[in-house]
Amino acid sequence: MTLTLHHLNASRSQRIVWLLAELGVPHEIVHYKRNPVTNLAPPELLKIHPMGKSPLLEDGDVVIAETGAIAEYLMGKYDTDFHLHPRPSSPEFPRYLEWLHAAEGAIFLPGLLQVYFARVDMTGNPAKEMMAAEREKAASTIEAHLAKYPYFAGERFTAADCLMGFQILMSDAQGGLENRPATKAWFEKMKARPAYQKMLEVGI
Ligand SMILES: N[C@@H](CCC(=O)N[C@@H](CS)C(=O)NCC(=O)O)C(=O)O
Repeated sequence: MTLTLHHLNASRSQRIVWLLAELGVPHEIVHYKRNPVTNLAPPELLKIHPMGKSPLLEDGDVVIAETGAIAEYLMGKYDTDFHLHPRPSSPEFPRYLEWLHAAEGAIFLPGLLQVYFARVDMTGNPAKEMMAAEREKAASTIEAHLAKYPYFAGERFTAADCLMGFQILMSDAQGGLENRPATKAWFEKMKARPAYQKMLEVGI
């Protein structure tokens, strides 16, 4: 049975590219390119899932969308020795789940809105300040957490680090890690991981 990741360039699907490399299971990656004008995914993805978005994972007859669901699926089915996720009985399990889903939830939303509104003139719009305040709150929540724990779930690397990686990579690209030493230190650790480097080779 072949695991196939349908990967869109410059997208949050890179988290699953990284996670699959950490997992070390045989898989193939099918690449798709965004439309240069609309930035949307090509229609080929619609043939695999009605939302036509990436990441999409195929595992035999199974097609699964949504980053958090894909990560939980991969962990439940393939990380059977709990190398990349804590056991449900572990005290780290709730924190692991929280960050795994924060990566597409409230912590991620302010950064996502910034991308969506990048082409809109927001001068004088009160939403601009509100969004900036939410981005600041998310970044300082991450910074405070990583000042306390070496990894998102706690004392060891897990799939939650892969999922949070996209947001932090985006933030770093915009200079957002200046004055955030704990987040920066976490990011340096991630960049040194062979699987992270493999993700960069695949092409984000
Ligand atoms: N909540 C979904 C979001 C999926 C999503 O919006 N993916 C973007 C890539 S960052 C996409 O495919 N955009 C292209 C499009 O909407 O056509 C997830 O976590 O997988």
